[in-house]
Amino acid sequence: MPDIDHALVAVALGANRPSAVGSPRETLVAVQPLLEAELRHWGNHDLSFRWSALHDTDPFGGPPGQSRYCNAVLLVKGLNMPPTETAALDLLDRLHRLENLFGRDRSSEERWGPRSLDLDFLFWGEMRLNHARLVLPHPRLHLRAFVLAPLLQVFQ
Ligand code: A4P
Ligand code: MG
Repeated sequence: MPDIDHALVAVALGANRPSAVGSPRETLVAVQPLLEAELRHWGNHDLSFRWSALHDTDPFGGPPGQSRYCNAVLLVKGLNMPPTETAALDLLDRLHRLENLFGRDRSSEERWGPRSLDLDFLFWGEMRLNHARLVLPHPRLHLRAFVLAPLLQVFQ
């Protein structure tokens, strides 16, 4: 695995409920170019991207009887700005706006319950942040096979 440096950002994607564009898998495919465009606006236009495969996974935690998830990870390379709290929160807001675009409604959700799109900010280089709205690295990153398996793929 190459060194983690401040030019690297990773985002995890997950869905297990249909959105307006279709199944969780179709949602993840549809959001890919939008997420890349959002990241280029947030960072610099010459970013490069490595996508994992789409993984069909069994639900982990949450209410019983949930549908299976589709999960993926995006690794963003070539970021030319230093990590700051303001920029990290800006990216979180952009991720939340994309979730909303695909029908995510946090107000009516149970913890770890079904969702049409979940975008988790996994890390920004070695930045450590403990903000009320954003913890980096994502505090459960190391506990989730549905994150670790696709993350391993983008580093291969
Ligand atoms: N927040 C703090 N730090 C972060 C961060 N690094 N990235 C805050 C994103 N958000 C962060 O998140 C709740 C609040 O956490 C946000 O308002 C944000 O300000 P959320 O996305 O609304 O809730 P969540 O996704 O239910 O919580 P969390 O802790 O991200 O859970 P996970 O780990 O995403 O678990 N099973 C399978 N197979 N696949 C899945 O994708 N996902 C979950 C949710 C459970 N089981 C799953 C899957
Ligand atoms: Mg989440």
